[in-house]
Parts: sequence; structure tokens; C-alpha cells
Amino acid sequence: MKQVALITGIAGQDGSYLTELLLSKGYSIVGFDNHSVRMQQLRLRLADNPHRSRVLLELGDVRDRDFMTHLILSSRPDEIYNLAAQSHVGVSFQQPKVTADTALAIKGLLEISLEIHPVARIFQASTSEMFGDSPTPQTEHSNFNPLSPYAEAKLEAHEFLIEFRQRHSCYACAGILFNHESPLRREEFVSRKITRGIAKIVSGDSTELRLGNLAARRDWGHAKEYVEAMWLMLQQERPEEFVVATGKSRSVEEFVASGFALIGENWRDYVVSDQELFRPSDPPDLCGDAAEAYRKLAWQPKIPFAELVREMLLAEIGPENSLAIPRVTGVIPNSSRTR
Ligand code: NAP
Ligand code: F7E
Repeated sequence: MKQVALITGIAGQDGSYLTELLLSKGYSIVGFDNHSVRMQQLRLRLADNPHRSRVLLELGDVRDRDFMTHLILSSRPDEIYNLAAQSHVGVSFQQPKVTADTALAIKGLLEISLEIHPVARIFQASTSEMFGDSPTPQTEHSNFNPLSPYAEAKLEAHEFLIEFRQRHSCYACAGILFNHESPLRREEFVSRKITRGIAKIVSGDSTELRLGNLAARRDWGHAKEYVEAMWLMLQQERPEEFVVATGKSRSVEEFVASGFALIGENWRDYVVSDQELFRPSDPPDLCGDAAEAYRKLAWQPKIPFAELVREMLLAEIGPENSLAIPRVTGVIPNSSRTR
């Protein structure tokens, strides 16, 4: 029997990779997103996929209960991956309500599914941000201490899901996902902002890269590998929460330095740390211990950090500017710039 998966927030970074992964495994996919431009980008990306006829894409809002009911009734999914979110932590300080409403849509999704299609297995994208300033390395047993509206909302969703599962004995679980990046990462996130910024410096379109907190440490993995963990979590005998992480955190400064090193430049000549771009609060160090995922899911990240940075930068710069060449034409060093 062919499996059917429903993906909310399908046009985002993870939704795109998950779609490709599930297609390669023979699934049929029904997915929706509220972002029409990204939806079009996903259609274009899938245009060359030999399995694209197994994907049905719709525009829709995860907060819309009628829409969700209709979609679940019409598709009867075996698995539901809830990825839709206002996922930018910085934006959540300005837009706490829309962030919370979207994060908490999992409540409706669980209730609707239980009522009309209880056999569906549900995955919820929880986040390392829930740990806040909890000591590293963070595990499934670490304390939560959210430091942003985004983290608070995701934590409420996370706790609701666990309680709901205990009450109704359904198959629902949450992955505690640490930062994962790729060339599909939106430009507002620091990894893409850095690689895009370097590309603009290389092409001569820019002479500086303005960032916020360079001291924050994050555990950065590759999104392609993290969607595999999502799938594995829905294939277990019993639903359970797992930390999904590489086990190594690096500072934003280290990310910047790695990127500039690839073009043979010193980041200090270009990067400005701007207080205006700091968040009201920012977890100092998020570094996950994914030993449980390794033990029970046989999941282990393989793509090294340096390769992730290189792939992202290469995607921005284009294959014609090989990174094997240390200096790329168009770079204008400016050592007198503010640091
Ligand atoms: P993403 O690129 O922001 O994708 C989320 C998608 O959901 C976006 O296309 C977004 O569109 C859409 N969306 C937002 N509100 C919606 C709504 N009300 N109804 C339908 N769609 C909506 O995020 P991602 O990196 O793929 O992450 C996937 C999930 O994992 C998110 O829930 C995120 O919070 C969580 N997560 C991600 C990471 C990470 O490092 N990537 C780590 C931990 C957890 P808009 O652009 O219009 O908002
Ligand atoms: O910030 C610092 C910033 O916005 C990373 C989301 O997927 O992962 C992501 O959230 C760090 C923070 O990601 C800039 O202050 C410095 O310390 O790339 P980011 P995030 O906030 O970690 C978690 C796990 C999620 O769940 C989220 O959905 O970088 N930083 N300067 C900056 N960040 C941004 N965006 N822009 C800067 O200029």
C-alpha cells in the first residue's frame, strides 16, 4: 500500500527537503503553505522530479480548522508532518501573537485528527530554542527556559502534544530540532545572511556585512539530514521525543570566519556587529546531545559543518566561481572598517 503524507508549511526549507525524501520513498504527498511565492519556488524545484505527479500542493493556513478538516478527510494521510510556523525568533518579539497562533495550531490538528482520522501518525517540529539558557549539552531531559515569544509558543505546543498523547494514546511525537541550514534557508536567518553577504562582497555589490550578536553559539546541521530524523521518528513502535543535533556548537563569529576563509579573506575587514540587530534576549549556547536518536533511530548527522558552509556559499556564488580559488575577483578589502 502506498503511504500518504500531509505536510504543513511544505514550501519552507524543511518542507521542501521532506517532500523530496518522501517522494523517493514512494509516498504520495499533500502539502500546503500560506506563502504563495515560496509555493511557486517549490513547484519549480519539483519540476524535474520524476515523482512530481504524486504531490498535491495547496495554499492554506494551518490555523484554519475547516481547511485542515477538509484536507485530512480528503487525503486520509498515514503521516502528518506539522512544519508550518512563523519560525523567525527575532520576528517573534515584534509579532508574538501570529507566532503563537501558528505554533499552537498543533492543538487543533491533534484534536481534528483524533476525531476524524485517528490512525494518522503526527510529527511536530519543536525547537532547541525551548532550552533557552539551560546548561549544555541539552538532552531530552534538560530543563526548558524559553527566552523569546517563539520559544514560549513552541514549548506550549510541545507540552500540549505530550499531554494529549498521554490522554488519548495516539501516535504523536515532537522532534527537538537544533538549528539546521541549507541553500534553501530563508535569507533572514544568519547562515544564509552570512553566505549571501559574502557572495555580494565577492561580486562587488557590497563592501560590508552587518550582523547582530556574534558571540551566540548554535549547533548547526544540514536540513537534508534533519528531515530524515523526522521520518524515522514516525516509523518507531512507540512515539517519543528526540533531540536532533550534531553535538557541536559554534559561535556566529566562527560561522562568519569559516565563510570568509573560503574566499581567502579576513572577516574582520568586512563584518560589523550592530547593536540594533541584537535581540532583547538570545540563548547564549544551544548544543544538543542526540545520543538517544543515534541509539533508537540509528540517526547520525554526517555532513560536516565546513561542508555545510561551503555548500551554502557555493549556491550563492555560483559554480563558475570555484571556491578552490582562494581569492575571487571583485573583493575589495577594507581594513579600516568598524569591527
Ligand atoms: P520555514 O522555512 O520558515 O518554513 C515554514 C513554512 O511555514 C514557511 O513557508 C511559512 O511561510 C509557512 N507558514 C507560516 N505560517 C503558516 C500558516 N499559518 N499556515 C501555513 N503555512 C505557514 O521553517 P523551516 O526551517 O522549514 O522549519 C520547519 C519547522 O521546524 C518550523 O515549524 C520551525 O519552527 C521548526 N524548526 C526549525 C528549525 C531550523 O533550524 N530550521 C529548528 C527547530 C525547529 P511564511 O514565510 O509566510 O511564514
Ligand atoms: O539566529 C544570531 C542570532 O535567526 C542564529 C530558527 O530556525 O533555529 C532558528 O532560530 C543566531 C542567533 O536562527 C544575526 O541572534 C547574529 O543567536 O539564524 P537565526 P535562530 O534564532 O537560532 C531555531 C532552532 C529555530 O527553531 C528557529 O525556527 O545568530 N545573529 N546576527 C543573527 N541572526 C539573524 N537572523 N540575523 C543577524 O543579522
